[in-house]
Amino acid sequence: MRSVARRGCKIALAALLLACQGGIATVLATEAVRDVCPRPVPGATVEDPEELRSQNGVLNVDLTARNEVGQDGSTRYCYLLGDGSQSPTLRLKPGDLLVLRLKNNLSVAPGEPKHAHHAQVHEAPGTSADPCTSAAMTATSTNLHFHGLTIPPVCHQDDVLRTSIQPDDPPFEYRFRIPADEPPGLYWYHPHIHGFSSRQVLGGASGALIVEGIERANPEVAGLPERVLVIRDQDLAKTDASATPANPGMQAFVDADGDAINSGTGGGVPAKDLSVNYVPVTYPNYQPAAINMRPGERQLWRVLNATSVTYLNLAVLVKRGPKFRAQWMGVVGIDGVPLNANGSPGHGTEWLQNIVVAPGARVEFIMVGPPVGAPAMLVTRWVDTGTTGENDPNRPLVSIVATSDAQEPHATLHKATEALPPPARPWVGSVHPTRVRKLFFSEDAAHFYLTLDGQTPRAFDPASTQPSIVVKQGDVEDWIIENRSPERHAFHIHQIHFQLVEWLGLAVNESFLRDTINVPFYTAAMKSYPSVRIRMDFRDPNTVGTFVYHCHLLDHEDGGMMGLIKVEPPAR
Ligand SMILES: [Cu+2]
Repeated sequence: MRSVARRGCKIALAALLLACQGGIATVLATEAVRDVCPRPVPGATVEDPEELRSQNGVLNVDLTARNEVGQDGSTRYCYLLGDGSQSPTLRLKPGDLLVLRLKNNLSVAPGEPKHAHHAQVHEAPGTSADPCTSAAMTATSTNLHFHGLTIPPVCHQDDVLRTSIQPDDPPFEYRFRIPADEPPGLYWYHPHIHGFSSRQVLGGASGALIVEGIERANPEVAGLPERVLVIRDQDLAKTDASATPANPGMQAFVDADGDAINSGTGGGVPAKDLSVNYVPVTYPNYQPAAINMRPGERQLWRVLNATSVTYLNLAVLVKRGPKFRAQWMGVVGIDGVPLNANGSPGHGTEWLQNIVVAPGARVEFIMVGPPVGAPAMLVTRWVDTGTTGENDPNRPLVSIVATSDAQEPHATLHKATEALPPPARPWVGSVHPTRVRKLFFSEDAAHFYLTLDGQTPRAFDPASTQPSIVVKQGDVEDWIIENRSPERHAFHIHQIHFQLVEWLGLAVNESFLRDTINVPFYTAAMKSYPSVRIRMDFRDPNTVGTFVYHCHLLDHEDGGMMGLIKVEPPAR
């Protein structure tokens, strides 16, 4: 039996058993067990993560990375604050300084190999004591990537190639300023240790980072209460549940990673269980987490797909009459960027009935409270990930109940709306690209590749410092990303955002930016490989340096589906 308090250190008491045998009372077990990364029970109310706000332009944070095997057998990771709360939301304004000290207190969980099976572990000879140059990547190494931020790819800011913090190291300091022109929205932090990113993120190592001021880009959200929903995945709690009668004929076929393969039905055994702000939503019953809100009330919901490998296809369903119907969601931001920012010609709000959110991606939308008495749910609908892709079936996430006295979320957006300054550069969609490159995803039985067209697929080598692509800062390029494999991949690049120009060869010219994009899977019936064409914006001086692009299905990334890019200063 575990009880989870809302905040602070949580103590779980093992059952106190008094057995009466032959008239002699025996205390069998009296044991206090401290849960390092405690988790709410299924069906619990979704609580906001702890929120830390910058003050006078600075946010100081001390986090400790921890892991454990919970009493339910799950492998868990978390970032602890001094008061025992986990994985806080960091809130800063453009121009603010973040000073984040990360102490690595990871240990190898029992039964877990020190080296992941995919990993090409690189332990530098005579391992350097300097976390900036260590590059030692083992199961207990860790570091942070600030996903989506346009900060420099250097140590103490956003380098993931060499930076590696070991359990014996003192707290490691990340120190950087949110760029003054950072679009306001939802970003996030997570470990990026090659070979071990999947294990750590899957266990729950992730948190949200919000750049404040979205109401300055879109006055429609000014004054709205806001919620942060972090969707994580985890290994199935009940792997033997495939035989349950509720899921007839849905036998789990398992891929090389031990995940259930896409069933092609929208049902069946999911590859992973999900959680919402750590409230588990587990197969096969999918008892949803709970949120109360006021009927008709508008809130800004900021949803982060912090899963390691699970696609989300979010929809809000409300029961009207005998049927559940999809409710409109007012999308205002994708991947941290307001839809109408950066000189975009687009609208600030797009009303949609569902939205696919790839692993790593974010969506921020206006959620309207359902009527009193109308059952409502935030769900994820089936995503067809391809024949060898993971099974991401239909399932509920959150049950939404409207009551007139529902408690408001902690955070509320500013009412005053001083418009964002005009963009420093023209809308990227109006810039003619300097050159076009083609890359392709492919995979074989044991490896995953992301290769420049014309080259031989090779798994990413963390020891190599040779970039596959060299770009000049100031340039805008078009990249065509092809998928030559039978499963979906999610292309992501650090440091920059891009515009989706073509989808499967058709012009779409999206009027907003992304940092992660789905690339549909290939089937033998197709005449050509599916592809996307994206306009890559290297104009920001902060992009100078060497960093990575990769598939954000993290076991693919760990398995080698990653490449190195160097952005050089412009020739003068
Ligand atoms: Cu992939």
